[in-house]
Amino acid sequence: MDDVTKHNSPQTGIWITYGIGVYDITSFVPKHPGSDKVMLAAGSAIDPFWHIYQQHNTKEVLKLLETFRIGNLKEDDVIGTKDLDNPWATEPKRHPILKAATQRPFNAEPPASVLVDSFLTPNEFFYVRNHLPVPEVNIEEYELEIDVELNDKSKRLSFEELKKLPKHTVTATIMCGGNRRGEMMEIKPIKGLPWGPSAVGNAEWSGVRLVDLLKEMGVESDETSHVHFEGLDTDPTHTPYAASIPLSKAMDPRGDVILAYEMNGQPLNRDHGYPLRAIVPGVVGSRNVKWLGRIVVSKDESDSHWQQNDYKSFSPSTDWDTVDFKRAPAIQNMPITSAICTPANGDRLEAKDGYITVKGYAWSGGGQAIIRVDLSVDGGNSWIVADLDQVEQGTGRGRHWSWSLWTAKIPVKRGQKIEIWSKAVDDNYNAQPETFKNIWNLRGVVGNAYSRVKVEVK
Ligand SMILES: Nc1nc2c(c(=O)[nH]1)N[C@H]1C(S)=C(S)[C@@H](COP(=O)(O)O)O[C@H]1N2
Ligand SMILES: [Mo]
Repeated sequence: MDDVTKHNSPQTGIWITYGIGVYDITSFVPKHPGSDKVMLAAGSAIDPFWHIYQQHNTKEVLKLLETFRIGNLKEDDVIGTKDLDNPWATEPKRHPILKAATQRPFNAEPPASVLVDSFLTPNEFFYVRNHLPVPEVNIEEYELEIDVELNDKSKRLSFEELKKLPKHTVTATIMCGGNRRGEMMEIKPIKGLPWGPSAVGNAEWSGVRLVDLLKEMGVESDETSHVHFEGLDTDPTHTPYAASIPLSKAMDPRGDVILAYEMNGQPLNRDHGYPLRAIVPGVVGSRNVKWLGRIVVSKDESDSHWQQNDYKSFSPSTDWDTVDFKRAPAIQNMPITSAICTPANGDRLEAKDGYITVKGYAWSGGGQAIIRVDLSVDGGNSWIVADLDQVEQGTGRGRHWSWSLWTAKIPVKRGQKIEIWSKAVDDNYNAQPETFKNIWNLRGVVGNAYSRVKVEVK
């Protein structure tokens, strides 16, 4: 340091550093609403804290701070966020309702009962699936790069330019390929996050239609090419998270693929991909790339780990010694599934007029509509048809991108112990498989067997 002594006693006051500046904030602290956060940085750099608590990093605060400047750091002493070797220092704050399977990277789902409270899942309650630290994006410097290898055209768009393009809204469910893996793991262990049934949510997404952007760049659809999405989140070797979808899906105006900057009418929050993410309706969550930095139109599929060596399913008898990831296609459209969200497994509940109420969701990938959800409490000997809470209109045939929430009343007797099963059917008349045993796979993906919940009637 040049002219500041490195200590922080009451005599000399409270000082912090920000960038190269050194500030005596003794008289600033009592006036500042977030001073508890500021005090965390006392005697050190405020930079990392202001990246977490971004509400403090405003022009006004910075201007005020400037009036307390008492000196400058030597270049070597600057603790900017770039110099932090902790990539987790800038993770956003999360709602405590999200039950975290892992903190770093952050992976969490809400309690299932939250899902059936509303057709659109509130942003703060929407599951989060991150493979890497959440990237820090400066919106002024942000650019989306589009490279079309098929015709050698490239383009860069600022966030402002993107927002000037025609805005489209699509309501779509996103589901992790590993949703319900926890149930599959009960059959045989699996390497992977033990997701419950809530690695899924439904939201209204707004942004730019991908087909519009690509057409502008002279792209024509074909049956064999691919569109890669690269995130701004990178691993320690600077490789970004990436995945691809077939070009034919991207170019289909009825495919409704958008680059979204809004979720349920709000700007995307950091966990869900601020400032821009791909929304690929009907397709597994992993292709809905967040923090979108680059799009590539290529003859080849993405060679990313997540496209090639993950999010694929195999025979139950395939193990890590025999698996050949090249032999299975990357998951795109998701299969049909449903889950009972209330009551929860193990609940003891009161019957009302001889009935209990059961609620859940049902969804099928690829734009298929849910036409029916059947429930059984006697091992499949008899079935009760649930009421669909909303007949999901979608945007046309084969464009049913949202889930259907459902409700059923089940007659029960006092003291009865039952196992409730749910089985959904889509408009292709595809139904869920009966057991996880028969669909077990070593990655624990597309786990769509009947949902089963054991309860006792008080
Ligand atoms: N850039 C980037 N995009 C990503 C991921 C990621 O780790 N990085 N995770 C994917 C996976 S596996 C899923 S299931 C969804 C989760 O989206 P959400 O966190 O908004 O619910 O984002 C996908 N997009
Ligand atoms: Mo996922």
